[in-house]
Amino acid sequence: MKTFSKLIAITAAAVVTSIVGCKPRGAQSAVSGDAAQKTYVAPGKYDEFYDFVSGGFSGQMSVYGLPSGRLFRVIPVFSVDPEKGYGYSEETKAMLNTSHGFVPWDDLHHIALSETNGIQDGRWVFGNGNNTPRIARIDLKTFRTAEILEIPNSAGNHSSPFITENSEYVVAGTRFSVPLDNTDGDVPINTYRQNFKGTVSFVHVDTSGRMNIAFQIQTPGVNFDLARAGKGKSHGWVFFSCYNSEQANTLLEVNASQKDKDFIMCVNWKKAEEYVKAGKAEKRAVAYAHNVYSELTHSATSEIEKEVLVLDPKNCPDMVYFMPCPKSPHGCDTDPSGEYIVGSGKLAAVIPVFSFTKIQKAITDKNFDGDYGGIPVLKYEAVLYGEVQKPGLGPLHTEFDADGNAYTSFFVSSEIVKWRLSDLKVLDRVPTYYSVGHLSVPGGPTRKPWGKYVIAYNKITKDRYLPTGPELAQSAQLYDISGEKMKLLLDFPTIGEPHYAEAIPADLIMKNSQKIFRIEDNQNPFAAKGDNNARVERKGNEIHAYITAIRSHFTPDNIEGVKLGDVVYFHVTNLEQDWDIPHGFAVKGANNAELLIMPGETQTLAWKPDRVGVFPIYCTDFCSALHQEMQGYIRVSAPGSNVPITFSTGKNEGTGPIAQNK
Ligand code: RUQ
Ligand code: CUA
Repeated sequence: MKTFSKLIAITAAAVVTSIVGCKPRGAQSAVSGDAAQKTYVAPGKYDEFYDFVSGGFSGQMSVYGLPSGRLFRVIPVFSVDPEKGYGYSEETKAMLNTSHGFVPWDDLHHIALSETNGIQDGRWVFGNGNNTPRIARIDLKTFRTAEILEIPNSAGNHSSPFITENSEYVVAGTRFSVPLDNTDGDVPINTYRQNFKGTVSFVHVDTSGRMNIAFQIQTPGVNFDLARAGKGKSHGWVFFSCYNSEQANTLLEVNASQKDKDFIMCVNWKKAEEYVKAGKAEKRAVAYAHNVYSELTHSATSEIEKEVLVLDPKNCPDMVYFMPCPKSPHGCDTDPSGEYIVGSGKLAAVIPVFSFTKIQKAITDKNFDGDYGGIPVLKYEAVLYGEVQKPGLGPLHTEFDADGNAYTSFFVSSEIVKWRLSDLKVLDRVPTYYSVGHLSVPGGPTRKPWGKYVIAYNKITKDRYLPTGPELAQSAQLYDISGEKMKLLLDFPTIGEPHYAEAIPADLIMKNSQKIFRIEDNQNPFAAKGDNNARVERKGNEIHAYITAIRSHFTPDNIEGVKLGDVVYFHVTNLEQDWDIPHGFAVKGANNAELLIMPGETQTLAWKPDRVGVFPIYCTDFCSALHQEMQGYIRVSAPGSNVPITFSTGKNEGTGPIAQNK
C-alpha cells in the first residue's frame, strides 16, 4: 500500500468494499475442479520451484515452494531476527551498520535473482532496502545474507535492485529526491526545484558476487519508482519509471498527479561506462557502509566508504533520455526479447508499450520534445509501439511468459489481465482477492520465462482467511497459465507485506545447497575446535567463554567466577559435522537474543548480568533425544568477590545426598 497514492487507495477501498459487500465472485466458483491436484505436492516430494518473496516492511525475504505454497524459510536481510540471532550475535551486528549507525530494520520490496545470458543462474538473490537505502545480496548456497551495501546520495531506494542480463549491475534509483550528500542539506523544503536532485546508481557485481558502486547519474529532482534492465537487443540500457515530474514537495497525491505524462528514463549504461573511463565522472565525498559476511570467519565486517563517482548528463550527451509515459507510472517492464518496454501509469486508462527499435530511431533522428532539466525528452508518438486499450483500472506491474503474452496487475479493479504483445489485444482477465500489487511468472523478468504459473501478491486480503484481529495475513494467489485461460489454483498467506517475488526451478538451487561448514575451515578467532580448546578467560571486565556444542552437552557447562559488572562473551562453536544439526544457545535474562549455530560455525552472544545469582544456559534447538539435557549454569558473584574462574563439564558434581530439602 505504501507506494500508491491515496487516491487509488480510496478508490480501491470502494471497489473492495463493494466486492466484499455482495461477494459476486466466490472462491468456489473461481477455482477450477482439478486445482487441488495441480498444487498437491505429496509428503516427501519436492516442489518444482523456489519462490523468493520480498517481506516488505518486515525487512526479510521468505522462501516458498511452488506450486504448493509451502513456506520453507525466512531469510533475515535488513531486520534483526532473534530466531537466528541475526543482528544480535556479535558476528552479525556489523551487517546492519550504516552511515547512520546500526539500523536494525528496513523495508524490502524487490527481488532480483542473478542471471547469466539473461537466464536465472541460481547464484544469488538481491533485495533492496527502501528506507535507509541499501542493497543486499543473499548467497543461495547458504540462504544467508552475504553482503549489504548502502547507497549514498539517495533516499528511499525503491527502484532497486533490478539486474542486468549478466549480473553486471544491480541498479538503485532514489524514490525521494533530496539535497545530495555533499551539499548543504539545510535548505527550505519548498526549494525542491532548486536544491533537490535525484540519482540512479549502478552497482557492479563481480564474479564472486561482491558489489561496489561503479557510478551514479545525477538527475533533476523526481521520484524514481521501478526499473528494468534491457535484454537481448536492449542489453546495455536500463529503464526507470518516475513520477512527480511536477516536482511537488507537499500533498503529492494531488500535486504530483497534475501532468498527463510523467517519464520513463532510459539510461545507456554502456555509454556511461565510457564516460567514466574517459574521466567524465566527478569524485564526490560521501559516506556509506559496505558490510560483508565471511563464511570462513563466520563474521561480518563493516567499512565506511568515502567517495563515489557521479556523472552529470549535462556533460555526457547521449547517455540519458526521458520518454513520456502516462500518468504517474509505477511498473516499467521489459519483455523477454528486449524490444518492448511496458509502462504502467497508476492513473492511466491505457498501457503504453514502447519499442526499443523506435527509441533508437528517435534518438538518431533527434525526434525530441524539448528537454527536462537539460535531458532530451523523446517524442511519445515516435517511441510508442502501441497502447493496450481498456485494460483495467490502476495498472501496476507486468510479467511475461515465453509465448509472447504479458500479464498486468490492476490494483483498483483487482484483476490480472493477459494480453498479447504482438497486437496488444486483451486475451483474458481473472479476478484477484483482492487488490493485487506485484505479480510474478517464474523467470518472467528474464530472457527465458519458465512460465506455467502467475502468482498475484495482494495487498488487501479481507475475507480470504480466518480473521486474526485488525491485521490480516497478506496473500499470494497461484494461477495456472499453461492454457489459454488463467485458472486460480491456490491461495497461500505470506508474511510481511510481499511486493515483488521471483521463482526459479528448484534444480538450479538445490544441488548447491550447503550442508555444513567444515570445522577445519573455521577461521573465527573465537572458535574452539574441539573440547580441549574449550575454556573461560578473564580479560579485565570481559569474560570470554569459548564453548563447544555437540549432542547433547556444552563444554564447559558449569562456569563460576563471573562478577557483577563483567560482560560475558559466549563464543559457541558447534562441533557437529552433520547436515541439519544446529545447536541453539540462550542465557536467562540476556537483553539480547539466542544464538543459532550451524554445524562447524562459531557465534558469539554478549551478556551483561544484572544481578548476583546462578543463571541457566540451554540449547534452544531440539537436536537429539537428550536435547532437554543440553544445559548448564553460570554463577555470578558480587563485584568484590574472590570466587576464581573455574569451568568444567562433568567434573563438578555435588556430593551430598540426593533430594535434600532444608
Ligand atoms: S511496489 S505493488 Cu514497492 Cu514494487 Cu509495486
Ligand atoms: Cu543442542 Cu538441543
